[in-house]
Amino acid sequence: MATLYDTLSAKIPDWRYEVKQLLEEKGDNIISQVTVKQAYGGMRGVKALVCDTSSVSPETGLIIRGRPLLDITNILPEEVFYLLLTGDLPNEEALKDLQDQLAEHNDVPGYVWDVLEAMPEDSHPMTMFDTAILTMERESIFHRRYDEGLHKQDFWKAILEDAIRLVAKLPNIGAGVYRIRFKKGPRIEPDKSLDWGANFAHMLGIEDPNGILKKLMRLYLMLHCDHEGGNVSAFSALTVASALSDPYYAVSAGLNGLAGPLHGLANQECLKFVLEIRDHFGGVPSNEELRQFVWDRLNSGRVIPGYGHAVLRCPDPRFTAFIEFGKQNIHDDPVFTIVQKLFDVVPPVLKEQGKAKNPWPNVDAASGSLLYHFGMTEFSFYTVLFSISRAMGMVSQMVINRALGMPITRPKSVTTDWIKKNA
Ligand code: HAX
Repeated sequence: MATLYDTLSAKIPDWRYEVKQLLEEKGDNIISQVTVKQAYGGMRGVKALVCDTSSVSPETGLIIRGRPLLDITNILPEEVFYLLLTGDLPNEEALKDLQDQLAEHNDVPGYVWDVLEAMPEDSHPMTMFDTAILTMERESIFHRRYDEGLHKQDFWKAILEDAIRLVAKLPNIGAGVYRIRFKKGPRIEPDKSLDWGANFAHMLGIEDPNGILKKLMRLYLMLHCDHEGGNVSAFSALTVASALSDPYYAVSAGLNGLAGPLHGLANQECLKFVLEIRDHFGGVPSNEELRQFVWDRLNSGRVIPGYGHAVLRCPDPRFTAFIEFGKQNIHDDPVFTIVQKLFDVVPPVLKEQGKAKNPWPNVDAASGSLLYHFGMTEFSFYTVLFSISRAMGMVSQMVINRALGMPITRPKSVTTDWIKKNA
């Protein structure tokens, strides 16, 4: 049977050879240059990172190992995890093997719950989630084996073990944070017979008589899995991991970046914005009322959450996938209707204002309205869902980077004086 480990063991020597050849043949060729504007502009567009798990095309959005996202929205999060790591979709046996491993490791150490229970009641769910991951650092197999003298060639194997164990626990931790933080009653144990996404829905304890929440969680956890290597959370996680800090340190660090309102926290901000609209108008406003509301927000110097993107220049396919899910599963929900109306109203307004380079919705514009409809109304929790999924991309990139022997990240910074003299 071609397990995840076997598949990677077979592929990694070829990947190493390919990169070695590339460096020998083209090592000094130029692939990018940096302008002063880019140095002061968040390095936007500078091609100085390699990421093989996925790429983001301005016109198509997320492409996972060569597959446009909208072609694979039917697959399970576990399948996308395998795809990110290996470049292939698992066959039935390999999928079962990965699911078994995730089920085997989904129990969370008791001390994690003690720490979470002891945190202040008003802690943000992201603070709790990231703390839980960091608290588990002592479990790291990579850390232990490194101390025992692990050979560099085998780093990826220990990182993979950490990756699977960590990813296995995240739905349990996420659901635990939800139940502790929002006083939902005792935690719910994982059901080892359920798949990774459905198990998360089960542990949340939200009523799901028709299984639609389970379907939504599978989709949600699949869609948010990765977004190439340069976004704040991936870049932060990979930089930390490049110092050979183990995945517990690195994922926690990356997710602290996802907790920013311009990044993953935008899904919380976005639903807040939509509810504000609903409450302001006492229901669904007309397009003209909405247009004025959007202008008023822009004129008060605030961004429209869920719109714009650093790389994309099209409606985000993850947004499209959520809208499709909503159309199939929600009828006449005012919050979802406002989200759909915003899609008609916001892009022309942003175009007219002329500042945002991308006037289209991103992933965060629609997801919250679905979660809200299906009973998860505590929107400060939404970025935790994003995190559970995005950790798969982070750890996949870490496995590959260690397999390829990527060195510690260390770009050069310069002073403003240096730029004045040299640019
Ligand atoms: N509303 C109002 N103004 C916006 C805007 C929006 N949605 N998006 C961009 N702009 C503005 C920027 O603030 C910037 O203004 P200044 O020149 O006054 O600073 C100008 O347009 C140019 O920005 P840009 O080059 O188009 O966008 P950036 O690459 O700098 O930033 C952001 C990309 C996603 C951060 C930005 O579009 C934004 O703030 N959007 C709203 C928040 C959001 O939805 N974030 C989630 C993004 C997806 C994600 O990472 N999820 O995790």
